[in-house]
Amino acid sequence: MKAEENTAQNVETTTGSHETTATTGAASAQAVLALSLMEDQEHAELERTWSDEPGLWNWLRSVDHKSIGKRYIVTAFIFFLLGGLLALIMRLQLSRPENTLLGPDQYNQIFTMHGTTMMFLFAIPVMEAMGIYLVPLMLGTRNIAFPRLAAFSYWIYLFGGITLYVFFFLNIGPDTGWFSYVPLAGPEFSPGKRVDIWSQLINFTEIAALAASIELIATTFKLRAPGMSVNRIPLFVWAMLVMSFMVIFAMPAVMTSSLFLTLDRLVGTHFFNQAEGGDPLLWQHLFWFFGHPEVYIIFIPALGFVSSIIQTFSRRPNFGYLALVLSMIATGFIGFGLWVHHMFATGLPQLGESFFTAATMMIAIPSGVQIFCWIATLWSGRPQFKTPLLFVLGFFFIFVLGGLSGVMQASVPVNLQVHDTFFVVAHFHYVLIGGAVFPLFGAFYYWFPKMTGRMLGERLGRWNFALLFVGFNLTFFPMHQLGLQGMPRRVYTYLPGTGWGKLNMLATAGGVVMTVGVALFILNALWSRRRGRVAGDNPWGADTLEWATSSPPPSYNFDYLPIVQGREALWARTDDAPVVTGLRTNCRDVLLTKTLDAEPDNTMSLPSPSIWPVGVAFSAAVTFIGSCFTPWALVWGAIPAFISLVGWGWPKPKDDKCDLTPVDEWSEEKRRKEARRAQ
Ligand code: HEM
Ligand SMILES: [Cu+2]
Repeated sequence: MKAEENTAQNVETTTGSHETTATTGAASAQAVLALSLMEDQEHAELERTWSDEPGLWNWLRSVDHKSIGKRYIVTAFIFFLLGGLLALIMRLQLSRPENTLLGPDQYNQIFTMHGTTMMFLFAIPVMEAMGIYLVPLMLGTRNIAFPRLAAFSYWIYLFGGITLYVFFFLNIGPDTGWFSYVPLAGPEFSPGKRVDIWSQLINFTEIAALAASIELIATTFKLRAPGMSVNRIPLFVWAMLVMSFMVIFAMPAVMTSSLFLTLDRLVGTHFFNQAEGGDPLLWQHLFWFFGHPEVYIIFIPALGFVSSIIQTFSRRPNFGYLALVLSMIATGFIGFGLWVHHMFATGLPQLGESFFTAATMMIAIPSGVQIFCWIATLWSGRPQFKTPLLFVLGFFFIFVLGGLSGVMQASVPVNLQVHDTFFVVAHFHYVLIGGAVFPLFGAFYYWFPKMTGRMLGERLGRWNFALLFVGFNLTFFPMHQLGLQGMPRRVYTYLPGTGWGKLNMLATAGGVVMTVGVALFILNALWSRRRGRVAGDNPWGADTLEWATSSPPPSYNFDYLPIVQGREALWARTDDAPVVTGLRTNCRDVLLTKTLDAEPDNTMSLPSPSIWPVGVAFSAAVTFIGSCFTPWALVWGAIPAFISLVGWGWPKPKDDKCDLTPVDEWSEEKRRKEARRAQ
C-alpha cells in the first residue's frame, strides 16, 4: 500500500467521551485523557515502530527528534561551559594590572576561542536544538520533517566542535578574534594553520544550522495538527520559523567569506588583498551581513521562550498575539539592514552610515512592542513567580540595559568613541547573556520536567537565578565604565597607571559569582534528573501541545494526533475534542496538513533510523580538516561521502510494508534481550 493510497480521506477524526469542566487546568487534563485511549496492541505497535533499540549502534542511528534534540542541547551546553571556563581564565588574567597568568599569544587564542565557541558552538546550536526537541511536540506530530537531516545536522556540528578543541589543545587554536578580520587573518600576517581551522569550522557549524532550519520550516509548514491554522501557531514556533528563515539568508554570507579566506590562504587568490585588487572591507561586509543577523538568530528563539513562560505563569493568553508575531517578523527583516554599524570606524561615507544609524535605532521599536505586550500580560494576569518567570524578569532588566547601550552606539560620534573598547564588550554581553542566556535558563527550568519527567528544585533554582543575576551585573556593568575610561578590548594586560585595576577586580569577582550560579544549575539538574519531584504530563497547567503527552514523551509523541480547537490548544480543548485516527501504527506515518489552514492534506512515511547521516558528516569532516593540510583530502573525503549519500538515499524496497515483525514476537524478543542484558 503506497503513501498516496493512504491519503487524508483514509484518516478520520474521532471524538472522546469525557465530562468537560470550564477551568483551563482541568480542560487540559481532560484533553490529555482523550489523547490516550488507545488499545494496548496499537500502543505496542507504535512503540515498536517508533522507538530506538537500545545500544550504542542504535544511538548513533537514531532519527528521533527528541533524542537528537536532547543530545544537541547537552552538547551545546558543554560548549557553553567550555566557553565560560575560557572567560573565567580571561577574567583572572585581567583581574589586576601586569598579571602574568597568560601571555599575549595564549590570551589571543583564549578570547578567540571564547567568542567563537559562544557564538558558533553554543548560542545558535542550543536554540536550534530546543526547536528540534519542542517544535514537533508543540505542533502535535510524531517526528520532525527530514529526520535523517536532523541527525546529520547534529553529527556535523559535533565533529566541528571536537575538531576545533582538539586543535586548540594542540596549540593550533584560532587567535584572530571571533570575526577574524583580514589582513590580520590573511596568509601574510597569520601563517600556519590556526586561521584555516577556524575558517573550516564555519563550514561545519553553518551547514548544521542550515540543515536544522530547513527541517524546522518544513515541519512548521506541513506537519501541524489539523485545526492549527497560522493564527493558532504557538509563539515559540513562530520564533523558530523567523529564526530559520534568517539562518537561510545569513549563513551563506559567512560561508562565502570563509571560503574566500580559505582560497586566499591555501590557493593564493586575492579576494581580500588590497595590493592585488582585492578589498579587506569585503570581508567585513560579508562577515557582518551574517554577524548582525546572527545576534537576532540567537535572540528571537529566546523571545519564544519568554512568550511561552509568561503565558503559562500569568495564567492567561499573551496580550497582543498578532503584535508579538509581527514584531518578531519585523525584527527578522530589519536585522538584515544594520550590519554597517559594526564598521562605522572604517571611514565609510557619512550618508551611508546615517542610513544604518536610523535602521539600528529603528530595531528598538519591535523589541519595545514585545516588552510592552509581555508587561501587559503579566499586569492583567495572575503571575506566579516560579524560577522560569524569575529568569524572564532578569531578561527584562538586563536586555533593556543592553538595548539602551545599543541605541547609544547607533550614533556615529558615540560609536567612534567607544569602538573596540570594553564598553562594546559590556554591551554585547548585556544583549547576548541578558537577551538569550537568561531566557534559556528560564526555558531549562520550564521544559526540564517535560524532557525528563522530573521537576528541577525550586529553591536551588531561585539561588541559581540570584547568583547569575548579581554575578552578571557585577561582571559586565563595570565594563561600561572601563570602556568609557578608554580600556581597549583584546589586550592581555594593562599598566597600573591606567586606574583600571579596581573595576577589573570587581568584574572578575562577578565572574566567579556567575560561575557558582552555573555550578548550582548543574547540581540541580543532575540531582533532579533522578530524585526530583515527579512532573506528570502538565505540571505547569500550560496550554501548548507538548504538555498533552507524558513526561518524558513516548517515542511516537502522541497516541492519537490531536486536533486543535483554539490558539491556546490545551486551554481551548473540550473533553469531546476530536483526534486523528487511521494512521498506520506499523509505519512511521505522519499526517501532512495544508500550510495556511492546516486542513489534512496527505500522509507520508518518515525515514527510519540510519547510520548514513553519521557517514556523510564524518566524510565532510575528513574533507574540511584534511583540506587545510592537503588538497588530496577533497578526494579522500569525497569517496566515503558519495557512498554514504547513496546509502542514505537508497530507495525502500517497493513492497515495503513497513515493519512486519508481529508485535508480540517483537516484544517477546525485546523481553529476551532485556533479560540477557540484566544478567
Ligand atoms: C559566562 C560568562 C562570560 C564572561 C565572564 C565573558 C567574558 C568575556 C570577556 C572578558 C571578553 C573580552 C575579551 C577581550 O576583549 O579582551 C569576552 C569576549 C567575548 N564574549 Fe564573553 N563572556 C561570557 C559569556 C559570553 C556569552 C554567553 C557569549 C555569547 C553568547 C559571549 C560572547 C563573547 C564574544 C563574541 C566575545 C568577543 C571575542 C573577541 O573579541 O573575539 N560571552 N567575553
Ligand atoms: Cu550589530
